[in-house]
Amino acid sequence: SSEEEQDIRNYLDKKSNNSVGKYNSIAKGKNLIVIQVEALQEFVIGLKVNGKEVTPNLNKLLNESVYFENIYVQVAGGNTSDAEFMTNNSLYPAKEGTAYFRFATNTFKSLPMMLKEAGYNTYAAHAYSPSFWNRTEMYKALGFDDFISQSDMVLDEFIGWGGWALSDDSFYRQTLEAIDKSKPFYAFLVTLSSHHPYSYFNDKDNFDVGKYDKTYLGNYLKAQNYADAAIGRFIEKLKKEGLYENSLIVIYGDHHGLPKDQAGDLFSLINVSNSKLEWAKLQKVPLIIHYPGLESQVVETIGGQMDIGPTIINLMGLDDYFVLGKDLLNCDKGYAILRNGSVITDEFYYFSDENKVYDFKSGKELDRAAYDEEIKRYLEDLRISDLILEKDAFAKMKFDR
Ligand code: GP9
Repeated sequence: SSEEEQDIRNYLDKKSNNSVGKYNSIAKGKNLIVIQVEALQEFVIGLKVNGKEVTPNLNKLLNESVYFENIYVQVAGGNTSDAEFMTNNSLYPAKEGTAYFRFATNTFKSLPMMLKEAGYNTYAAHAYSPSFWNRTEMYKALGFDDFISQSDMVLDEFIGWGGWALSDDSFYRQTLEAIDKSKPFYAFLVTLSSHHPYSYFNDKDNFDVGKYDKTYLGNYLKAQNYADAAIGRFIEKLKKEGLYENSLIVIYGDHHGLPKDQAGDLFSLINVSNSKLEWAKLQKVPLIIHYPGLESQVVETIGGQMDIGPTIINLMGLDDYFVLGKDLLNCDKGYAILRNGSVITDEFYYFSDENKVYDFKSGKELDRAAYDEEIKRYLEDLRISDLILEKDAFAKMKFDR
């Protein structure tokens, strides 16, 4: 209805800050390399097991990057594909089902489209069957020039995911070879080796997990240690090819790697006592952004995967009008809204399933009514995002940009 269209327009008008913030355009015209790492959770960053770092390469990279340590997982029914969807559109996952299936014929205002318009070659790459998660169709809808999939790769090394998935090492190598570097490029790389159930690593000794040997958690740590080593080798290659200094590099995890039944082992490993709130607080992914002109720092702002795109958009000097997330380097207040209607701020955690609010730090229950207005305001994001998707608003509405 025209009323809904007006709601969308008002919302976008109010939200847009025309990218005038800190670090705006710092990486304009540079390559963009985004690595979405399978099942990488935040708690493994900096973690030592038996005195050894699980992710030494990422830890080293942090020293020369911006590290966002409070990025919550916002995926829903589309899991890995929802993380991809959020990064490239800054729209929420579908309310029901999976955006990649339900909305693959929609019109988008995506990151690859903006970069293509700026003269970039745009690539999505993932070493699995191209039809999985409807990627072939969705990558077309999102405007990627090329989808480099398993069908384009030589299956020459198998690591992880039951031992029949192409290794991250081979994936990075073959993808980098396939990219035309004569123009600036956007490479969106979705990894695979650290996919559950991690059993491939059961008898591998790439990382000593001590008493967690041959457990689900132990195998998870070995899988992330391998994923980290492959990233380290990829970065070395980027340096050799002169791409490291010339590219904005963004690395983050797509979703959780440990299901709830692993809570006991995980809490004992990280020495935290088990509770619903502490488990919820663990559902974070690391977000690392590297660019030579960007001073290294740790950002504590609470955010989510919805905010990855807007943060990139500011750094690359692109148009932020159509994003629903926020630029993590230029926001006054941190928050993350989950698809199930839960809301996280630095002050409170609102659990939609119980309709209760808890103090973020102490875990004490707070007066729900006192937060009513604020929570309603946050949840408006989900309503607008659903309207945009379900009405295909970017196809039907006229925008003067
Ligand atoms: C498959 C891979 C896994 O292509 O992306 O998706 P997931 O099962 O993690 O959602």
